[in-house]
Order: sequence, then C-alpha cells, then structure tokens
Amino acid sequence: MVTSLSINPQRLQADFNDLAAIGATAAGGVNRPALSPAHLAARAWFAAQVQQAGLELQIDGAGNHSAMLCCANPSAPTLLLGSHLDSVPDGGRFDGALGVVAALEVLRTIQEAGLHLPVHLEAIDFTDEEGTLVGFIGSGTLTGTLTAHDLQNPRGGRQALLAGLARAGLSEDGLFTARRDPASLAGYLELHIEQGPRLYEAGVAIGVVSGIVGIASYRLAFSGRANHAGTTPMAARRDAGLGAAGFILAARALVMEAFPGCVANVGMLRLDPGAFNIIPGRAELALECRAADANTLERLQARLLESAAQEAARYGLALEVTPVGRDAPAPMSQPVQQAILSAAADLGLTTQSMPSGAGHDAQNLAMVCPTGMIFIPSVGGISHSPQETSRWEDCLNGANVLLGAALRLALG
Ligand code: HGY
Ligand code: MN
Ligand code: MN
Repeated sequence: MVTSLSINPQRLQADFNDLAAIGATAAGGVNRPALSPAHLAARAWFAAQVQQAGLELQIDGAGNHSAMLCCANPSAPTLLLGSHLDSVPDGGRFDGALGVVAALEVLRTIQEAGLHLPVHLEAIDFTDEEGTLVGFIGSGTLTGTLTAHDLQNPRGGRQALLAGLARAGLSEDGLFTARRDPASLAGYLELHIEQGPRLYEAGVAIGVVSGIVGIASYRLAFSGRANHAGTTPMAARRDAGLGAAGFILAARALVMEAFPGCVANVGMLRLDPGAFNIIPGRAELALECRAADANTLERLQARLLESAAQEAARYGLALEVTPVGRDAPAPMSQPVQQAILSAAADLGLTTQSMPSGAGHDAQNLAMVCPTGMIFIPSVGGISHSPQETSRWEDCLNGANVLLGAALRLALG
C-alpha cells in the first residue's frame, strides 16, 4: 500500500493563497459568484496551474474545468476528485476552493511519484455549486440530474443565468453535453470544510460524511395593496410585509417544534414599491428548506407552504408559490467511507461519522457512482461568511486523507 506518499504542503498553501486573492473582499473573504468575472478569473488561474503541472486540461460543455492524469488504459474508468471555485456572494476563502486545490495537489503528487494507477484521475471544478444561478449546473449536467426544465425559472433568475452563460461562452444546449456515462466513473471524492461547529467543538480532525441533506427552494410572493402609509387606518391595510414577517416567524416555529434536525431559511426579502411612506403591496421571499431524508423533506415543504397560505389569509393577501429548485438527499458510499476512515487511521487522525447539513456536488455524483466526502473543522463553525476559516494543519490533514483515500479507491 502506498502509504508513505504525502502532498507538498508549501505548494498547496501557495495555490490556496493565490486563489484566495482572486475575488478577495476587504472583509477577508471572496466574492466569486458562478460565472462572474471573478469566478472566470479563478478558472483561468486553475487552467494555468493545470498546464504548468504538465497535466491535461479538460473543459466540458457545462464549463466544468478539470485536470486529467490519465493512465495507460484509454478505456479505464475515471476517479473524480474535486469541488467548486464559485462562492456565495461575500463568502469565505475555504468553501469549495480547498477541495479544488487539494484535488489538483493530489494529482501532482501522484504524477511526481511516478505511480501508475489502473484508473484515470481527474481534479474537477464544478460550475455553479452554490446555486447563485441554478444550483449544481456542473455536477447536475454531468450526472443527468439537471434538466432543461430546471433552467426555465432558476433560483437566480433566468436573465442572470443567460448573462452568466454568455459571459463564460457557454450555451444552454451545450450544458447537457457534459453528461458522463456512469460506467466511466470509478467514483468521486470531495474534501470540504464542515461549515458547521461539530468537528471543531469535538476536537476531531476528520469528518467522514454519511449522507447529504436534500434541499428544496421556493420563491414566495405575498400581494396586498400598496397605499398611503399615513392616511390608511391600520385595520384597513393589506400589507404584504405583514404576510412575509408572519411567515418567517411561523416557519421558524414550525421547524423548531415539528422538524428536529431540519432547517428553513428566508435568505432574501424584498418589499415593493419600497418607500417610507407606502404600505408594501408586494413582498417577495427566497425560501429554502433542508432535511436528511426525502419523506421528511416532502412533509416539511408541504407544512411550510401551508403556513405561508395561512399567513396570507390572515392579512388578506394573495400568495404566489414558485418552486425554483430541489436537490435530493444522498447517502454516501460505504466503501468510500471506509477508504476515508482507513486513510485517516493511517495518519493517526481522529474521525467522526456525520451527516452534511450543507449541499454539495457529491449529492449528485452519489446518484451515479461510489461517492464520499471528507470534512475538516471550520473554526467556530462559521461559513458563507468572510469570517469562514480553518486551521492550516487541518487543511493539510484533509488533503493527505484525500490522497490516501484516492489511492485506496484507485488501487482497490
Ligand atoms: O448551500 C449549501 O449548502 C452549499 O454551501 N452550497
Ligand atoms: Mn461548498
Ligand atoms: Mn457553500
């Protein structure tokens, strides 16, 4: 077993720091929404790193960028390692980026060691993991879980999607050429920060992900009547803002009382026309809810929409509900989890099996090939924020576990 191999820490850190400077924000994070100029600059940087490493660069119809380390057998399957270079608006430096630079570093380490594996290795950066545009464009098209219908009314709006595709030189039809034959995939491994507090609080080095939550997204709109804020009696108002406010509080109460382990979030609220002296006639909300299994997610979605309808009725409002995305929950492969556990044990690292409350490209890859995720601690559990950070020692441990698990899966 090739257990003496380890990644080059200086090279990984140099890559990570160079990448963190692309789309860097004054607050210490990154702002690289999918297919934005900053994201495309990050991809150009990645492409240059791939070529500088003497690896083959591959870009598919969905814009997924890959480094390829091919084995001697052209018809061998491919073991995918990777994550995503796009970020949420004003996000952190580690979410996605760590997994991509670690995957590239694993390929370089194996190439330098002159190891000849029976599978191709691929380090991939998936398009739009964060759902700024649609959600999982890259992994969804590669696995066939994303359809043309999903592009008609996406989370980020159709115009933003079309603008992003144009900026990146991609086409809607071209996206679907990224589809892979599942038989061509030996598996998928992703290193990622936990984005929650559990590993950090428990003092555990490595999280072995057991499963990834399902996510359902909706755009809600409460409609009442815009009117004069000064002359309209309080009892005579049809204030859309009240429907929104009532729903946000009711959603929180519902999840905390009846759906332990689940979450619901209203991450965007817009009141129109939006003036001091006009009663809002319309309130638009971005709603997302998450659950570890499909049945619970179905029940949660239904109860939340019921609650929204009750708040609309309470304040004499109309309610429009538009589904804008749904990603199924996914269990992780037992053999891949075992490979991660063995790789961590070889390094004397503590491990903890845990579900992922965050969505990941791995939940799509799990539909078509053996898939697993490696978590490392997030300091204070903070993520999707410029304050997101992880200790560098943990990042190195994660990259070496990624290397060890990849070798186990490749060599069997
Ligand atoms: O939203 C998520 O859970 C992930 O960070 N994309
Ligand atoms: Mn991520
Ligand atoms: Mn994220």
